[in-house]
Amino acid sequence: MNVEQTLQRALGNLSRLQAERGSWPSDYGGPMFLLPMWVALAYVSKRLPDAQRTARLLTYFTNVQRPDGSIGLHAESTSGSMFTSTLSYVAMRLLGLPADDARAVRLLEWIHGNGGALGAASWGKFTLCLLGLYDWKGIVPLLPELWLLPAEAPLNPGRLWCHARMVYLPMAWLYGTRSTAPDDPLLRALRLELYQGRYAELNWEAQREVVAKADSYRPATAALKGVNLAQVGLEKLSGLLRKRALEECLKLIRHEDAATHDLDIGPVNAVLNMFVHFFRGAEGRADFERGWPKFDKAYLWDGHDGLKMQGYNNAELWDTAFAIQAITAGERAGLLSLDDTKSVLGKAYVFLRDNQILEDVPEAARHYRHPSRGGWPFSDREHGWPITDCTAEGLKCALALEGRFEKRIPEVLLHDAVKLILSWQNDDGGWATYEKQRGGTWLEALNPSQVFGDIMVDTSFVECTSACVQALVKARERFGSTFQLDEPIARGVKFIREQQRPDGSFEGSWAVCFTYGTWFAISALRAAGVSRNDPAIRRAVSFLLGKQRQDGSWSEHGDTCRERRWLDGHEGHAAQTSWALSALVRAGCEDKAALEKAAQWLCARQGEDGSWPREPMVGVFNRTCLINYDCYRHYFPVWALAEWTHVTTSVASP
Ligand code: LAN
Repeated sequence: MNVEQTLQRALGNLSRLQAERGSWPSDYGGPMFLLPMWVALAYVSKRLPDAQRTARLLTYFTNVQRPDGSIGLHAESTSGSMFTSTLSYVAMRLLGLPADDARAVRLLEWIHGNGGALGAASWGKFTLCLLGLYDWKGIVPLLPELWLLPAEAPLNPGRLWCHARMVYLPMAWLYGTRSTAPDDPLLRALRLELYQGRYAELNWEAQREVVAKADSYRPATAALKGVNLAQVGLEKLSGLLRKRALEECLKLIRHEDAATHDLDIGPVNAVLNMFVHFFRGAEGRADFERGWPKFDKAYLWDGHDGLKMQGYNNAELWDTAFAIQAITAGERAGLLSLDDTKSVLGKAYVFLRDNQILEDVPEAARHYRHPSRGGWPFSDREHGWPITDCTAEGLKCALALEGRFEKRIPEVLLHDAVKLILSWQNDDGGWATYEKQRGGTWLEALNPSQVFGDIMVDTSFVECTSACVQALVKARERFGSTFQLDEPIARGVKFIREQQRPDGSFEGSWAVCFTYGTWFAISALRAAGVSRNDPAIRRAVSFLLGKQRQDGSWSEHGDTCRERRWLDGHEGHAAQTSWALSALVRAGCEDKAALEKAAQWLCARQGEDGSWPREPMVGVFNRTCLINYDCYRHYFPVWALAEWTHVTTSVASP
């Protein structure tokens, strides 16, 4: 095994993949409910793609179709979903696939064999309503009037996790106006196919809470049933306030468009906001025309398996921050020279610098927005929503590279990043994703999505907390007593300790799963000065060692997240092995043989060109949906191997 050669080759690969602007653009597909929503919009607005792109889109659906004919919630699902099967069926037909095409036949057979399209999860029914393929009477009302509630009201939507809030906002407008595409022969044919001729005689009110077994990850609680009933009652009284409520929704929608340069926080509200503008007719035309081409460029990705829709406009800041840290770890280990890395890191630094957010959005509080200045986003400045851990990783990189390149990031902006991180800390000591926690966790009982877990409130997470603690530790080294950081760090450490599970592991929420969470937890605890002999560290180490495979690797199956227990993957996984190896090294693990075996496995796994092979998706959100972080395999092995080399060639820390 030659680690130095492995790192040299990996650096060559990273430099080939780096874009001119300094970042690493990559495939961020995976979720299967996104593309059909965009196809529906393209159909309704008469902007279906040309023949070549249509073929690429159909290739993607074909590649993702499961052996039983269904389409899963994400591209590697181990079971079918009524939500995504129904929407994908409709999308494929709207793209011109004939009903008697074998793929369509198998998909429709699965739909009928598993309870039928009436059981599609709520977001599926909603999308069908826009196409006139489901009756608005058959969904639980989404009251726009909720947006008129005073800010202090517990049910004010401003308290929701920003992603849920921004999806339910255009949904409320579209529901409130009952916006529906005009009927045509293809839509009539689809109604026949989906409901086997029963459409006209269905009792729609009775379908509101019907959900297929396949889509019932979060079945309605008694509380949700109560709220749904209340909404049905309130909908009947809505007349007086409706106009004002719709105006308020539209105002917020347009503010979001403007603040994100029409990218919107995510793919779902990007499509739904355009639906809103389309249905506004002449008044919304300009908004629609700006959004449409923007969306195409930002969210569609032609990948190895076809043309797909990404889960975010891109993942570039996040990837750049990790690539920087991996490469600088290689330098510290003496495996990469400053000459080797100069060009790659120089470009990456420019990307980092040019994508820090410099301003708060206009009238932030009025639009439920936290301050933004000094933060880093997940993708780029144009998108504009700063995130806790992206800001933390960005700050870590800015400090690590400070002074090495021309045009450095001004110190006031580094201060702003620190202040922003501090402003986000929750009362429980942890950090959530985008905002300080705003709603009680009891709101989770009202999650109406059925297929996603934990979408209602932004609560503290191990990963976000770890990144913020690590960044604050670095900020303390750099800025001394300019900030009072001891207490925030200590509270973060306490939060992380409280998350440890009886088996010693930490559960991750944004990647699969226990290797990821445990890597973050150990990293923060050790960075904050917790001893390697601390029982929390010892227990985490034995958890990880207990999961190492015969061949030296680690592998957790994607279903681990939805089941919330360890499930073995099929084959060693480079990203997961890297997290485990790095975690063990940082923890000061003394089992040198285990570490060596992991390092050997990683080196052997590398290809001639310096890349690691494509592997099962490891990104995840809301427990159930996997998403592809295609660059993880390119830099995490570098980082872990560098750290391992570093400790094997120097004296261990206390
Ligand atoms: C992301 C992408 C980035 C990710 C990290 C920064 C990596 C994480 O540490 C915190 C959570 C966050 C910000 C995250 C949350 C959920 C997102 C936004 C996504 C996985 C990208 C797509 C996903 C979004 C919710 C998809 C749309 C689906 C809905 C249920 C609204």
